[in-house]
Amino acid sequence: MGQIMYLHKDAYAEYEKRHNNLFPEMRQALKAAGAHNYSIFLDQKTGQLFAYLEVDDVAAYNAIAETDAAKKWWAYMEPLMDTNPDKSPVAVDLDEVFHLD
Ligand code: RM4
Repeated sequence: MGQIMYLHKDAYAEYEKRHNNLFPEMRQALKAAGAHNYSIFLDQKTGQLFAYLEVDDVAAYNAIAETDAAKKWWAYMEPLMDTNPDKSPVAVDLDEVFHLD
């Protein structure tokens, strides 16, 4: 999966710091939801984040939204990012247009 998210411009350092200290239960929830090889890249100019992650099953992954771990993490990250009313980050799903094995 590829996604764009939106980071506030004064929050770059804090965002990276918080991810270096990802809540263990969020790490566990991501793994349990079948996510792996997950990277997030920052465009320093615009604050846009590009997330790349591999998931076993998209529906199973999306169920992470129902976990207490994700709700807690999103509430913690909400001040730093553009978010939806449920505090999940605004995330635009991208379509894959090229792949090289
Ligand atoms: C991001 C955002 C995503 C989450 C990652 C770990 O800031 O909250 O939803 O999957 O952190």
